Amino acid sequence: MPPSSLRVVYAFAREMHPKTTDVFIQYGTAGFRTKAILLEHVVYRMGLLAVIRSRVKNGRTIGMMITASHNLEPDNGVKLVDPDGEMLEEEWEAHATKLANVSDNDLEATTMEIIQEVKADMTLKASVFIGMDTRYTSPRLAAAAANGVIALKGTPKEFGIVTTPMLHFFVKCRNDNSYGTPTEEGYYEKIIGAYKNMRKSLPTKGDYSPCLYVDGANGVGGKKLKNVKKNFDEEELELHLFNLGGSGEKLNLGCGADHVKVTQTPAKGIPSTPYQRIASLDGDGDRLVYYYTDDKDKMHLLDGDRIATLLASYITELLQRCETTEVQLGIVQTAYANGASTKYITDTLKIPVQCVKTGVKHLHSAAHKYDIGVYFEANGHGTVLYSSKAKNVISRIAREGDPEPREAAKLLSQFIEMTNETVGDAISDLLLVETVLCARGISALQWMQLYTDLPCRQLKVTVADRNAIQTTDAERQCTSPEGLQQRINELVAKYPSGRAFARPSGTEDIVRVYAEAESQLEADTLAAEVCQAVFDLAGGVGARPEL
Ligand code: G16
Repeated sequence: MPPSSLRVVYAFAREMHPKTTDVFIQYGTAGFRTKAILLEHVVYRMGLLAVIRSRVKNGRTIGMMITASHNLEPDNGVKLVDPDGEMLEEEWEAHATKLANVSDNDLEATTMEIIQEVKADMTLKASVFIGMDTRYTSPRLAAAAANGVIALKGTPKEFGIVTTPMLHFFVKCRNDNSYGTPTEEGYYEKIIGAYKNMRKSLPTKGDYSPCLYVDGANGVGGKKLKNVKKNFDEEELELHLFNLGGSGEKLNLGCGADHVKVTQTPAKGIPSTPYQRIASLDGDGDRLVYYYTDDKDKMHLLDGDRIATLLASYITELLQRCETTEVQLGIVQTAYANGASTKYITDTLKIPVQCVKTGVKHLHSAAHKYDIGVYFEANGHGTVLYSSKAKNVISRIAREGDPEPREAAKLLSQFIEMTNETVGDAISDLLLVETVLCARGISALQWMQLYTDLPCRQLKVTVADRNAIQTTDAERQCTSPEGLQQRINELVAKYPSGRAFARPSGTEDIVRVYAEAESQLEADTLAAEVCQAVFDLAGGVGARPEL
């Protein structure tokens, strides 16, 4: 494509999506995320980049999701999805950041520079799938995304309001039709079909009850569960849906997976029934945590670590029943994983476990290294990846094995079918969890009794520049500012079983602090002390955190 045809890139920008702010924006943990009013030019430009990416990938479809996931309503964001349904390749994040920050006058030249650098053949077709969450700012941003695609003569396809993992699924299916059909119906058919098939072999037993309350975070996930619910009779899964939005309640406010996990308090808007299992989704349906309150109204959280250990132990059991040693399973966590979960994985489950940096992209690529990789962040973001080798071994046993192993392999095949392998998916994960609880015949209380978490606390600190904090060792150690790690070490040393770290968030303009210790009071105090250290040494702004 000669440079003259890029003029439309500038024309669209100037006339429809001008850059009206000089605030620097960076492609972070999960794409660009900030106040929605600062994003229109960014999303338009990501439409351009998605077309270039599609052409570099020989015309395969790229995804664009308009969402700020767990963030509150005034924020929004955009993330790009690669052809296999995975997060954008990390090397391209620099192109994204560069393109998002140049002036309108430099946009045409910078677009050309990127095209040349990545050697995109601009004569090829380009296809971009666009989805959005329920935020009122999302339609406008989705339109900007489509304009970016059109400006470079790509073909946008808009899916309207869908969960983030649905969009990832559609992209994967469009590029690999053996995975499924790239429509919402295709998604339900695959995932719900597998659940129903599995439940035919796994009738309700023991202390498992198919009655489940769900907190939809007033976002898209809850809405989509209304469609899911229609497919089940009460014996298969009795869903009671709350926080579905639409009555003036705010997205993620006082509810949703992030609220439940971080504040360790129940979601509002849900009747309190002692020991009732409650599943809490986040705003775009890619995270899931469970909890229940006991007869003294104390909340008990079953987070991403619990989900990882539950799924991994069930898959391990099925592999044993398949009588195969050809398939190795591993778990991937981040520094936020509760120390007790890591100990349980190593000492009781005897499964290899690895710790990587926060961000699904890091967990996903680490999980690919195992035949079956189970990855979950403690915040409930995760899935299971099955290699072709694992799938081949399991389907061979399902076809040719002896009766016992054949039965186990058939169950495992359905479990694989139920998994959205592209990214963490609250709906798919919910069905996986319910399947395992049912297969084991256990209640939420019994699930909780598998191991005891160390008390922990997660807090936020506001600093002038969150990038003043640099980390290493999967974010468990600070390398800058000078003296901060030494101070954290001194604080941690005061508490038996204490552990703490600080890292800059990639989705909010803050520093996150995590601490765990033997008692809740100690974990709370340690977290507050580390917040003070961050505030003092890394340029805190506003009021100094209190102990
Ligand atoms: C996103 C990422 C997650 C990450 C979370 C918080 O989740 O996909 O991997 O754990 O942000 O990231 P940070 O601590 O860097 O702010 P979501 O559900 O908001 O898309």
